[in-house]
Amino acid sequence: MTVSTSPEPGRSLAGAATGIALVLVAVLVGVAAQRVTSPTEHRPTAASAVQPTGHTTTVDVVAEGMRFHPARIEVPAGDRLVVNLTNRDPRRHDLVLAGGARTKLIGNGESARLDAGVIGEVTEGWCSLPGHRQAGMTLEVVPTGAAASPPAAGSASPATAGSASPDQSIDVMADPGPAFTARDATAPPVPPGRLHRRELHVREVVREVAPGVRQQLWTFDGTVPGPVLRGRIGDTFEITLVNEGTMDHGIDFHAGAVAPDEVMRPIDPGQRLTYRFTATRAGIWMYHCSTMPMLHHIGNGMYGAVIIDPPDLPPVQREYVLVQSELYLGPDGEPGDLAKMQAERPDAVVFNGYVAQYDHRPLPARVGERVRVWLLDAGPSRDTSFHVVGTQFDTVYREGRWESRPTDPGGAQVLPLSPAAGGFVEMTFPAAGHYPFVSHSMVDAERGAHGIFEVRQ
Ligand SMILES: [Cu+2]
Repeated sequence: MTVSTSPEPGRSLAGAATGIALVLVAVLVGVAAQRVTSPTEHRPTAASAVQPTGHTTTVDVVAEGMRFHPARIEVPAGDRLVVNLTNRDPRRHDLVLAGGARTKLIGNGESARLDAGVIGEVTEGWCSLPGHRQAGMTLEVVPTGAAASPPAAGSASPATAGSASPDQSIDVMADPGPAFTARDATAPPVPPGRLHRRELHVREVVREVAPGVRQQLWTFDGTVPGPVLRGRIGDTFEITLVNEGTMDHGIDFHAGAVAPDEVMRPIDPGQRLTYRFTATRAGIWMYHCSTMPMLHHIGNGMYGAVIIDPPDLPPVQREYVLVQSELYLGPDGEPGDLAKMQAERPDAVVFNGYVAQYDHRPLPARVGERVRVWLLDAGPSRDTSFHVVGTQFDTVYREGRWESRPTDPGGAQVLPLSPAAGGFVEMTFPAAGHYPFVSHSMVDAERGAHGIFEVRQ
C-alpha cells in the first residue's frame, strides 16, 4: 500500500493491514523520527513551488520569556531565509522549522544560525524542548508576493505526531501482579539534628504508573512523588539539586520563605544548585519543579512533600503519607501529554504515583490504634476530598490549623484540599475489616484515587 500523505511519495509501509488510523500514525511518527534524527538536513521549503530569487533575507530572532521575538517573519517568496537566533532566557532553547532545518540547543546569551532554504510556503517553527512549543514557543515564516503558496500536505510536525499517537488506556481494576511493590506510605520519622543536608537528583525515568502502562516520568531521586522530607519548626534544610536529566529543571520549596530569583531558577543538565531555607511554620508543604511550563513538569512527576511537625504533635501508633496527583498519559514510555494537562483531562488520579496501588497492597492498621494520614494535593490542577469509608476523623489539621481535636464534639468526614494544600487527619478503626479510602470526588475515585486500610484485631 502506498500512502499518499507521506512526504516521500511511493514509500511503502509494511503492516498496512492493521488499519488506516495506525498507518497514519506510523506515517506521522516516521516523519517525526526522520526530522528529529536529521539535524543537518536543510531541505529547502517547497523550492519547487517557487522561483528562487537568488536573494537572502536575514532575520534576527530572540528567544525570551518562552516566546520567539518576532513570532512572525515575512520573507519575499523565493528568497533564502537565514535566521540568527539569540537566547535571552535562563532556559535553553532551539529553533526547529517544519521543513527540517534546526539550530542546536543554545544557552542564555548564546546565538545560533539557521539556514531555512528558499521560502515558498507558510512554514511553522518551534522550540523542540519538551512542553516549550505547547507553552507558546512557536513562530511562523510567511512568504510575501505573488509566488506564495499554502502549506503543503504532510507537513506534520513532531509535536503534532506525538499528540496524534494512540493513547494508552488504564484499567483501574487491573492487578499489577505478584512482583509489584507499592510505594511505602509510612511517614518517615523526624531526623535528628537541626540542619538537614541532602542532595536531590533529578532523573528522567521510565516507570509503570498502572498495570502495563509505562511513562517517562521526570522525578526527584527517581520516584514519584519525590522523597518525603521531615523536620521541626526552626530546622534548616540545605538541599542540593543535581540535574541528571536532559532538559532544564528547578525546585521550589513551599516549606520556607525565600526570594525565588536565585534558588528557584532552572538549571541545565549537569548543573547543581544549593537551596537553603529555614522552616518557620508547621504543615505538610509541597515542593515541585520550578521550570516552565510548570504544568508539564509537575504533571509529569516533579513534586513531593516536606512535613514540618506542629510543636504539640502527639505520637501515634501509625502514620502514613499520601500525595494525590493526576496522570495525563502520553504515548507508551514517553512523557505525559501537556495538551491533556492544559484541558484538565486526566487519565487517572492516584495516591503516591500509581493507580489504586493500595487496593492491591492495603495499608495495615489494628483495631483501636490511632492512625494519622498526612495528605498533600500535588495536583497539578484538581482538588481532593479525602475520605475513609467506615470511619470519622476526630482530628483534622489543615493548612497550619487544627480544625478538629478528639475532645471536640464535632468530627469530619473529609479533608478537602486544593492543589498544593496539605494537612492530616486522625482516626481509630472500630472493628476489623477493610476500610476503603478515596477522594470523594467520585470521578477521581473511579479513576484510581482509591485504596484500602486492612484493619486487624
Ligand atoms: Cu522539571
